[in-house]
Amino acid sequence: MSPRYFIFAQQYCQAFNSHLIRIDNQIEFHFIQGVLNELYQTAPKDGIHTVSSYWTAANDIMKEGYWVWSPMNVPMRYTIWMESEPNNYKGQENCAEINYVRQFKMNDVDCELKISFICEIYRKMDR
Ligand SMILES: [Ca+2]
Ligand SMILES: [Ca+2]
Repeated sequence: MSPRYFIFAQQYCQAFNSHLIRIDNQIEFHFIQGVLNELYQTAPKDGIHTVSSYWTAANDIMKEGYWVWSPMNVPMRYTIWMESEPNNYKGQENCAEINYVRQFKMNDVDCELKISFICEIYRKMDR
């Protein structure tokens, strides 16, 4: 689970019939929060492994301010943005990460950022 660019991350997941994590409701958010908190607490603090930031499938690459979940571009309904996010900083933030610093709430960042990612597998297709 090494850091990769958003697009690479997305393709990597797709190669395994999965997709980047998508957070559809509070139950799912709390679950992911719990897992990542534990991972953060137990990971070696060696300064090499970034275990605080992860890509989600959310992006507004197609249209600025219109947030969707890749790869099907399903509009985001449930949102858990950090305070004052998404801010599209420097007009270059079109992909969303979740970050330990703010309890794994979402923040838009540059899609070229090298951060970690998690692949999620669909159990059923409910869009
Ligand atoms: Ca944007
Ligand atoms: Ca931002």
